Amino acid sequence: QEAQAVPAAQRGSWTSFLKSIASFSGDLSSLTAPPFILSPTSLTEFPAYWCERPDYFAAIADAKPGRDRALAVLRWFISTLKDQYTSRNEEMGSEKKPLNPVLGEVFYGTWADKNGRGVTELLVEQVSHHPPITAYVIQNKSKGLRLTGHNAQKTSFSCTFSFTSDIVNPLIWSCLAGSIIVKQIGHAVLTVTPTSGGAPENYLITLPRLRIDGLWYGSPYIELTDTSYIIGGGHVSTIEFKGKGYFSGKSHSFKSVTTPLPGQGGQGGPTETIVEGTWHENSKFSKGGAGAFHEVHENKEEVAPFAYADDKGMGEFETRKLWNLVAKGIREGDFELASREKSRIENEQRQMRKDEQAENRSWELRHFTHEASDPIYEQLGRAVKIVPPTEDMYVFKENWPAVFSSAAK
Ligand code: HCR
Repeated sequence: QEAQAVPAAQRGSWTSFLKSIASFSGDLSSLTAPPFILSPTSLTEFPAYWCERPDYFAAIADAKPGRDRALAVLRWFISTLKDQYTSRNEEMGSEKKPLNPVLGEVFYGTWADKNGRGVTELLVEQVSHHPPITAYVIQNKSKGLRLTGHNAQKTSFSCTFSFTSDIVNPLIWSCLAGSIIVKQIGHAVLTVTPTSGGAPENYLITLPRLRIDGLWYGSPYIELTDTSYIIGGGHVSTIEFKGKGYFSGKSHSFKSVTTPLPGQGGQGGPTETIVEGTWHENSKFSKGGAGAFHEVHENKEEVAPFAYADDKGMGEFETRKLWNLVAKGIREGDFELASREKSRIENEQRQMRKDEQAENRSWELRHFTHEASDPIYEQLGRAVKIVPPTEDMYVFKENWPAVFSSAAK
């Protein structure tokens, strides 16, 4: 069957791309893909997806500590998934290959105060190029909320169909209709600091696994698989992701079970709260509550980036400034421009690394320092015997640039 969404002129390069990913494991971002599948957006912009429903985020601070707050954190987390994993399909027709950020690339933005929920601010820095690792901090200071985390991906290919019509290379050919499996490496920690005083509370959030299907048709889309945990506030929420045909027969379905953690503050209330539904639409309580749990409402709010044109000291590595001409080329179908500019950026990066080596120095991160282990991950993760038992972390240097009106003060 023809790969329908692939423009006729790019079918050959799409098949070659699929062949290379079918026999490849690791950092997929470094592979060259045909133009029709390129996104004009860099991965440094992706952490903004955590907060496109700022009201759900702010509601965490207003919830009563204990079960209510654990469920508010779960509700916010589930409400971010539609934007994280299906928004490119809605906006660009399918999942696309994001621009691979350069080391030191930054993205700063804000969500304005509305209905007293306070200003929310976002700071992102690309802390590694190979493999790509993105670190971020999102803060609503007036509500005492801060999310910090980092994200990397390890990709592999899973062969789902098997037919042997290619005499030259039957194994690879049979894999072309398979899926890309993306293991997310990294985690996030949400800290709730009561504005009236009192000890801060941490919630560890682990990230789901992704399966990218629809490759053969040139129309990739994401399904979430496996399990995410949210551990904190004396509770653990175990969120199981299943595709079509498991819990509800619908795509993007999930089931979460929230239980108290005795000995860690989780006493009282129903012992188990179960929520079921689809993460991109809505869900309801099936135990420990009644009625609707979450609904992905229409009023999504994209982050307002601090535009580089204002020149607020973000420098050459502000993501939209850096990729401006590449993005223009991709948007306007001028792939010669896109590829020329992309090569220029990559060559400049190679030269910078060479210069650093020659001068015996290394690139210094602007906003984060790298630590080999995260005590919050280790301590909270023990509740579910988390694997791996420890993970590295990027600690924010607390150096909000002056452009952030609220967090910097
Ligand atoms: C896997 C992916 C890059 C990573 C993207 C992540 C995992 C980044 C962190 C965000 O919080 C959530 C997120 C959402 C994206 O869905 C995911 C990307 C999807 C595709 C992309 C691959 C590197 C590119 C695959 C190329 C395909 C589309 C042919």
